[in-house]
Amino acid sequence: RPRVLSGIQPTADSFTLGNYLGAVRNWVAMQDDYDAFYMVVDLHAITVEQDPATLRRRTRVAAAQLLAAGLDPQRCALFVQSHVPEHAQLGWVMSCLTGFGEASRMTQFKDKSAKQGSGAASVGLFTYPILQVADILLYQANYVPVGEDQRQHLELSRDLAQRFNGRYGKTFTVPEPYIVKDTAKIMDLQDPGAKMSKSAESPAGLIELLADPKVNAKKIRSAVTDTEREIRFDEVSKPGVSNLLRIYAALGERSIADLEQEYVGKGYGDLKKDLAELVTETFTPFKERTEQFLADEGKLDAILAEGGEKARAVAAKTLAEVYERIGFVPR
Ligand code: AQP
Repeated sequence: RPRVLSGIQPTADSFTLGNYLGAVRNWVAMQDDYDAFYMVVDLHAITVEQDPATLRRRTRVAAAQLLAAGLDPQRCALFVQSHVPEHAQLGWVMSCLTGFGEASRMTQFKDKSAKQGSGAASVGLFTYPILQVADILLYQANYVPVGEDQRQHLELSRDLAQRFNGRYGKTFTVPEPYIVKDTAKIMDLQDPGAKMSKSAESPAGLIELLADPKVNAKKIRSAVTDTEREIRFDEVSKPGVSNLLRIYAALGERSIADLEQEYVGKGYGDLKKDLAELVTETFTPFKERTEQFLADEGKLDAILAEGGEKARAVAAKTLAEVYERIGFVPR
């Protein structure tokens, strides 16, 4: 079976609908046909300052949401990045293989460091994509299911895999992105020009999966649209309505054309009301399942420990091969 690897950051108290549709839902769908490794990337989270107790809580909340979404520890390896020390170790090797200019071209760093204010961004935030390269290459992943925002980092993984293979002999599988076009970029409901992001400055445009369903319904009802009346998919002139249609189609497993047909002659209010109901229906049981997983912390930690063992078995093998190829004396 081909292998997949992906990760999500524990940087908020809830995943967003963007994380769910762009990534997590695909992870669940892939666990039977692929040899799947999924992790909560706490090493990545500390690239911006985190409160220790909050980070620990959010790491467990992230794992619980992944289980609630349908990841089955019997069918995939679910683990925490810091439990597998090989990530940081291979990250160093990859840093030494990356050009400074090459790293400087990563647009996510530009976006995220701008948010931190001038000079405040950490070196870790700058080298984050290189750690991500290590995450992927350690598992010899064939595919990496992510949203569109991660495409550039995936390119870096491919470049570095090829560079290493060229210099030291074939060691790494060159990974391919696995991006589901229809849900690759879910936009903020208040600012449909920006992606929905779990640590956005204002939560007004975010659908947080664990929020009170009434709050989410209200946010959908106040989503920014346009001054026309027609419910039609057109991302250029109607980005707000198009985003709602995308979300509706993805969650309802229907085509956008079908929805356009259904809403002929109806208003934005109708679309929003129906979408709000669908979101409530989908995520009320999700929230309950997440709470159940969180209620038994011992069991949750045991699942993660077991996933970490499975992951380490693979990661240690790759790292040993890398160390040997670059000329380190064996221990
Ligand atoms: N709006 C989105 N649409 C589709 N996919 C998305 N993803 C994130 N936002 C959207 C995908 O979710 C996965 C996990 O993301 P992450 O935790 O690594 O962080 P991120 O990409 O930086 O996502 P956020 O929500 O914006 O987090 P913060 O605010 O912490 O930076 C990835 O596969 C991502 O593509």
